[in-house]
Amino acid sequence: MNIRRFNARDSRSALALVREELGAEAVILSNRRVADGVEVVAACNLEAVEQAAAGSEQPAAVVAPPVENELGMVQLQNELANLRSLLETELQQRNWRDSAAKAPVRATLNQRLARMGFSRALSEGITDALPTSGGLEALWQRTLAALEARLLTLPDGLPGGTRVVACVGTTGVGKTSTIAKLAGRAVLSHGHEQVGLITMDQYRIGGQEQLATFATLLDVPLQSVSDGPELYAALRDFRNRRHIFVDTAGMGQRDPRLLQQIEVLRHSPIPVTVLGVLSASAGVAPTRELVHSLGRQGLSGAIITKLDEAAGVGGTLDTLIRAQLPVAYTSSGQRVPDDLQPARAGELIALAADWLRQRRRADAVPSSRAGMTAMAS
Ligand SMILES: Nc1nc2c(ncn2[C@@H]2O[C@H](COP(=O)(O)OP(=O)(O)OP(=O)(O)O)[C@@H](O)[C@H]2O)c(=O)[nH]1
Ligand SMILES: [Mg+2]
Repeated sequence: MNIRRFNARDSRSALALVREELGAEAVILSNRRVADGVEVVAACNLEAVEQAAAGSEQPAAVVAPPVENELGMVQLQNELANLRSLLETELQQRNWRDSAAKAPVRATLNQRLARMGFSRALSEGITDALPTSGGLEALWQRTLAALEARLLTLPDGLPGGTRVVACVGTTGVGKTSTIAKLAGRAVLSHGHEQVGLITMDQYRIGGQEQLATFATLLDVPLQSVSDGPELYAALRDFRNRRHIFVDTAGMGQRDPRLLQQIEVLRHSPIPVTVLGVLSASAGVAPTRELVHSLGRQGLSGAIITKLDEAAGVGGTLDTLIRAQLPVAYTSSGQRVPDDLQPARAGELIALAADWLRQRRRADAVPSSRAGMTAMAS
């Protein structure tokens, strides 16, 4: 096998060279553009050519070993695959450039929403419905207003008539603290004799002691239960109390025991409002997984905790808007009960927008410093 590389001004001249040097039976292995024209790699079977020249009965074209042709074919396929992926990338970029060129304001709005953590589906649903004319900042305000309208909240934190509230969620998101804060608020509004606490957390060492300390501080009774019948009995014991708060054990979002706990709560003869506690600082992936797996069948609403520690809240809000799950409360600190507030959609969206402003400011700092350095040098 004789493999050679040919450089020429264009493909036609390169092929002429190949034919001249290697004969008509040469196989083209690759063909690419180089700075000063094209480069072709070609091969021919010398043995076959020699046999043909010596008057062999076998024609050269027939003796080309199939293995070599296969090699050429594989290379050709690889090159085609590369070409296809290059073309796809180029088309995608062109699509984005086209839409940015056609509707630069809308593209900027979508980019801002993406940086805040909102999904493309939600963002485009909102920006596509905006008028086609208008300044960027005016349309941005309309985008934020549309987000606010889509974010559901529960009036004053809980639906009217709610007596029993349970907090469920993954480990360490702030369930027990939230129960203490809710109980603290209820004691302040209605007095300690109107409040009862129940814990279903039999797993975490110290979990019950943590709530027992709060119960003592608030002067409210606490019952510890380990299954459905015990829970239902405790709820009956507290039948004369206006507010009962149920703490649960934290589980991984894929742990089947999380669903079992929710089933027990959902099947209670005394209705229980089950709220999913979501930590804004935990990253959006576990939140999304939890909300998707429990959905509106499992949860009546959500409480967003650790807003004070989070790097953003857009992803969490996106998950809740798309699941149509209302936010009952938000928590932004450890103080009981002060750091728990009934959720306000406008404030949450404003907070998400504020984070974006901070990020843009932070991004702008290094580049202006770089500019100053460049000017100084
Ligand atoms: N910064 C901040 N910390 C919080 C907030 N809410 C709860 N925490 C803290 O988060 C930690 C865990 O809170 P817990 O209430 O024990 O969490 P949990 O979900 O009951 O945890 P497990 O029962 O182990 O699943 C504690 O140190 C709380 O003080 C909040 O809004 N902001
Ligand atoms: Mg706990």
